[in-house]
Order: sequence, then structure tokens, then C-alpha cells
Amino acid sequence: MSDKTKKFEKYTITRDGQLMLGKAEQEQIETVWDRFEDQLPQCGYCEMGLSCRNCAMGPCRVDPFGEGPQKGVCGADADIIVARNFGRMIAAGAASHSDHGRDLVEVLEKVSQGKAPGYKINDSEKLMRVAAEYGVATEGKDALTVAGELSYAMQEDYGTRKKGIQLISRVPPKRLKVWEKLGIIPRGIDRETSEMMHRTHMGVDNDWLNLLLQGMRNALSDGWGGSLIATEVSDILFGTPKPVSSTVNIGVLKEDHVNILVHGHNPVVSEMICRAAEDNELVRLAREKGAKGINLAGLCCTGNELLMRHGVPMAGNHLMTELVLMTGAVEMILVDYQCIMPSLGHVAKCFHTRMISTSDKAKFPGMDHREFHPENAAQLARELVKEAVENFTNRNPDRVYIPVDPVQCMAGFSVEAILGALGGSPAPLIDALKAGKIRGAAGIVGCNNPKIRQDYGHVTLAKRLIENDILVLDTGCASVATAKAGLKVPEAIRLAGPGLKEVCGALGIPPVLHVGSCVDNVRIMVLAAALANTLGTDISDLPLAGAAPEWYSEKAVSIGVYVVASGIFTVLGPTPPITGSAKVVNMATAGLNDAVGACFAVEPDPEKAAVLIRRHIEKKRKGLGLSSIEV
Ligand code: BF8
Ligand code: SF4
Repeated sequence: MSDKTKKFEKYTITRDGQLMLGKAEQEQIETVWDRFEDQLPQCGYCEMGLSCRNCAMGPCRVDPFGEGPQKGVCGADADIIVARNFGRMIAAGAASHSDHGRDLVEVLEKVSQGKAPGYKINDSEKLMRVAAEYGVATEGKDALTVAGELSYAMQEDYGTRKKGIQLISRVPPKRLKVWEKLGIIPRGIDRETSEMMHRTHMGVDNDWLNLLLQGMRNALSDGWGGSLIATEVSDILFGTPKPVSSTVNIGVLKEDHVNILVHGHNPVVSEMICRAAEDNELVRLAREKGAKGINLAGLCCTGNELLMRHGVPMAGNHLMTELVLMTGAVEMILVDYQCIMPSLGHVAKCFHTRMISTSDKAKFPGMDHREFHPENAAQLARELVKEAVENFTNRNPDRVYIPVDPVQCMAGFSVEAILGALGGSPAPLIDALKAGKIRGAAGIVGCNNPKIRQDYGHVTLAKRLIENDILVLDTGCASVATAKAGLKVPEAIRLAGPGLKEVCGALGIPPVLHVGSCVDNVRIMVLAAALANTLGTDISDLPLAGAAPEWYSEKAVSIGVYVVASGIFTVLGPTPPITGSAKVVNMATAGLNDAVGACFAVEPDPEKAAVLIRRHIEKKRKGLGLSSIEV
């Protein structure tokens, strides 16, 4: 099939992706790329952020060439419309992460009440540590009591009447002063999202700059609030990740096994499926049905959660989620929420695959809805795995196509694991930075987007950075991309520059560290804060950078904004819809430097993005009085 797949090289750099696109074409199954092409040319007004449908006097649009209307019916100009639209993107992203966090806090609460059979406190040391941060007295109390009190305190963070959310206590004092001066300390997680929606209603906030400031506060309520709570409570309930080996790409599916996939974000569901898939009785049933066993694999971020904690293999990232169905070897996909294309149920109908939606918040066409709650999760997970096993006999072996072998990878680099590898403190990392062996570190995060050749942005950027002695930490779909490309094994140090090779080689770690799912970007922020605190500087003084080379989602917008507002320069691949306002563009790409000590750049070419990041890192090194080189 190799010649026939040549034309798919422009869509994806991955061999499994190209081959599966060939199968899709052969079977005439529509994919995300087909629909993308059907949409071209996409609306120029929307691309520039110049259209508004916030009220029924509209929809309105502003002509970017100055010939047509320059104001919406209400009088909003380009700057206002662009800033309002961008603010709403942040609000949606922050809401998504934070609501995911809330679901975890509710499970924690139910665990404390003994109403969540199957769930338990897995990391009680972390529970006690985080509880203390929240001011919950822990002495002499058992874990369940502390869990109950902590869940209450965390729920208060969502609708707090306090001046600031709790975990900004981790933010370096210098950074907090910056936020205080700008008036962007997040007060409550839900409050900032709610206020963003309020301000963007017609006739409320009509000052583009004021809107952007609220955008930052809203994003910070995600980064240091909802997402951070999601990560910490996931660790408390399911364990703090430690380095673990596994495999990745479509080749993780097994022809002779019952294949079950989990897709979405919240480990609340996938953890229970993981447990059920190991149930001896169900494995025995699988054998009775003619399979060798049950093979569980992940997709997207809930896959990352399982990969980080249990070494569950990873079948693919965002743009692989339709293609994985083309293998004809998947008995069941269970989804929760976020980044689940509504096309999946239709694609699955072409095969025997059963699609199950599990959250009351997220129903999809062509899927059976089986709602998970803390009370029924363990039992329901068993039932569903049993149904998946029973579906094995409906598989048509003639249609099974798993054309590649999986690639090895290492995952599980939580902050605790990174510090553990360093001997318990960030000091060795700081020494390596000072000695110039590691020039700096960069977080590569975010999605796939059919506008960009799949994985090309992530992989190219990661390669350029590590060969220039920049340590890469990645999350979300970016982390799956670099794993597929073989960058997440200790042997990948051969692709690193001499300094990074020496440091990673001594520690036995890859030069590209898997830090987790998208909510886990906060792990990178927490590590950055710990470095800044150790050095007595602000995060913005450190030789760090962020990149989202293939981002698509509103969550990625919120992440980008909280990363920049926390002081880290960030390069975006796809252009955000703000180009309709020169003022907003100038603020995002330059003006923010004066306000928060960091800004955005937009650079779709990862080769050039790598140069921008290297230059930035060398500039920061110089600022700290460390050796720097000309880039
Ligand atoms: O939260 S990286 S495509 S799966 S939004 Fe979605 Fe983007 Fe993937 Fe995870 Ni994150
Ligand atoms: Fe048009 Fe203003 Fe209504 Fe937006 S808020 S749709 S610009 S009238």
C-alpha cells in the first residue's frame, strides 16, 4: 500500500496515520481531513476574530480592509470584538479544565463519605501535603477525614469569597506582585469564568485592554486553580506518577486480544476500566471467546493519565482517534469528555466497534450512553468490559488491519518523579543550567490540528531543541507525538546535544520528558515556580519557554494565556483569531512583556520556532549572568 499512501504524507508524518488513511480511502470512510477540506476556504472574518454573534442585533462583522462596516450594530469596533471573542475562548477552556477538576473533587468527597466503592486514597502523603496547603489540620486525623475536609476546601476555591484561590501560595512572591499590580490575581475558579462571560455580554466591558486583563485572570484561575486541583486530586486518588515504560502508536492494538480503548480526559472513568480489564474472571471470559486476553489502550489525555500511572499503552493522539477505528480490531471505545469528535460514533458504525459515552455532560451521536457516577463506577466498568469481551465474536478477522509495530516510550515524569530522579531537590538541575550543560527547558504542549501536518510541529521542534541542549517537557497530544517518534526512550539522548546527553545519560532518562495530560501542564508550572523560588527570582527570569505547535482547542488558549501570564514566553503554531485587531496583536506579541515579563509569538514553522525559543533562552541566561551564545 506504500505508493498509495504517499499522498497522505502531507496530512501526517506518522506511518500508522498514513497507512490508516489509505484504509479509510479504500473503504470510503470520511475523516477529519476530508471535512477540513470541505470547509475551505474558512471564513476570513472568523479567522481574524472580526465576527460577533453575542447578541440578536447581530450577527455582525467588521471589514478588515476598511471598506465595509467598521462597527457592529451595537457600536463595538474591531478591538472590542476581537478581545471579547478571545476572552470567551479563554473562558471555555478554563471552564473545561476546571469542571474536570470539580468532578475529581466530588469523587474525593464521595470517597471520604464511603460512597465511592472502587475508589480510594492512593497517595495519602500527597493528600496530607495538599491539605496542609489548604490550611486543613491533619494531625491525628485519618486520611478519609482529611479527604473530606480537603474536598470541601477545594470546592470553596470554585466559588470563593476569598481574595485569591489557595494554590497561588505556590507562586513566587515576585510573580504574585506582578499580578497584584495588574489586578489579575484569580479570586475564584468559577467566578473568573463567570465574570468573563458577563463582561463579554453586549454592553458590559468595552475596553479591549480591560477585557484582556480579565482573560489573564480567568486563565490563571485555570492554571493555578482548576487544572492544578485536577492534577493534585488525580494523584491523591490514583497515585502520583513515577517513571514507567510502555508502548505507543496504533501497533499497540493486538490482533489476538479483545481491544478496549479509553478516550477523553478524566481518569475517574478510565481508572475503573483499567481495573476491570485486569479482572481474572473477565480475562477468562475473553479466552472462552477465543481471544488471548484483554488489551486496554488509551487515546488522548485520559490515555496519558493511564500511561503515566500504569504504563497502559497509548494508541494515538487527537487526529488518530478516527483512524484507530479503521483497524477493525477495536471491540469498544469508552469516552468521557473533551476532544471527542462527534464523528466517532458514525465511523464506528462501519465496524463492529461499540462506542460508549459515560458522562452526563457529554452525549454523542451513534454512542450508547452508560452514565458513570462514583457510586456505580466500579460495577459499571465491569459490566462494560464484559460487554466488550462479548463483542469480540462480532469482529470480522478479514477486516483487521494493524499495519505497524509499536514504539517504546517512557512516561510518568511528575514533578515528584523529576525531583526524585535529581536526588530530591532541583539543585542538580540548577547546577546543570548554570554550567550550561542544559541551556534551558521548554514545554511543548497541545493538540493536533488538520491545518498542520500531524505531529510535524511537535516532533521537529522537540528535535531541534534537544539537539541544542534544551530539555523538553511535554504533555497532551504533543507528548504522544514525540513518543511515537521515538524521542521518549533513554537511547534518544543520541539525538541530544552533548550537555543534555551527559545529564540525561547519567540519570537514565530521555531528553523529552512525558509530564502528562493537558491539565498536567500545571506540573510544568509548579516545577518552574520551584526553580524560581530556589533561585529567589521570578519565573520570567528563568531560561524557559513554552510552545503549542499544533494547538486547536479553547483549552489550549487558556493554557497559553496562563503560561504567559506566569512569565513564560510561548510560541504558537496556528495563529489565534486575533489578527483583526492590531492593538490586541501588539499586546499579545510585545506589550505583555512590560506587563507580565513574557509574551506570545506566532510561528507555524517549527524550525523557526526553535530559533525563537533558543534566542529567548539565551537572552534569559544572559539576564541571570550565565554563559550565553549567539543564536
Ligand atoms: O487536553 S492536547 S487535542 S486531547 S486539548 Fe485535546 Fe489538545 Fe489533545 Fe487533551 Ni489537550
Ligand atoms: Fe453585533 Fe454588538 Fe451584538 Fe456583537 S454584541 S452581535 S457586535 S450588535
